Amino acid sequence: MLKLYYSPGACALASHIAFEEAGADYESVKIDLKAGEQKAPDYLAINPAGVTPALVTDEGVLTENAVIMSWIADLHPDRNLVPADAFQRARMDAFNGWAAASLHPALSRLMFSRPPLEGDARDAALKAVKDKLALAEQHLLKGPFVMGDQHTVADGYLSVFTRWCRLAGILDGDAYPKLNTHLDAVQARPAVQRALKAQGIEPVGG
Ligand SMILES: N[C@@H](CCC(=O)N[C@@H](CS)C(=O)NCC(=O)O)C(=O)O
Repeated sequence: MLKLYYSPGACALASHIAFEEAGADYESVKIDLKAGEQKAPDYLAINPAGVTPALVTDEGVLTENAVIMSWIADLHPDRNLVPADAFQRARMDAFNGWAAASLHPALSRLMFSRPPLEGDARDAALKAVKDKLALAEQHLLKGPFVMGDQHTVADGYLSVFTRWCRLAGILDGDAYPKLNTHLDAVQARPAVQRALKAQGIEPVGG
């Protein structure tokens, strides 16, 4: 049985959504990041990087949302969670790479720096986040889904970060209408609602 380690509302929600969209057979295990469970020896034995998600499979452990989502999508081709065309698949991978390497770190710096950022440092971090949201709004999110008409695993991934932004009050409806519409559409999906419920969290209204 596949075992997905997650923390409620954190980035592993993207993998959790992909598992529900795929109709995969799996179990989920909660890791309390605030309590530091990700740095406990038992968890470090699974993922020495000390972060969630981690996916335990019969073949070994997988980490990184982008990889876990791709793998589960490939195991359930009937669900069409990745583009069939190789070039479009590469484009989706590029989006997920950007989300992992650019959007996520910018949001983490703004929202989770300890001690919290203040003054000029916070202003700069907020500007960096807004620039990335603008890039997604104007260029990366084709609409209605990230890849255009096809819903893919990239949509659940983007929604995790726009959900954080909405919770933080920075997903401005005038500045980011497409991102807001996208988040609403993703949160309305039954699979997403199952993943949120499994994590004990709620959709976030605009
Ligand atoms: N690029 C990684 C990022 C993983 C990551 O940073 N996870 C965060 C939660 S969003 C975490 O577990 N942080 C705990 C810590 O840094 O102690 C992925 O997508 O899987």
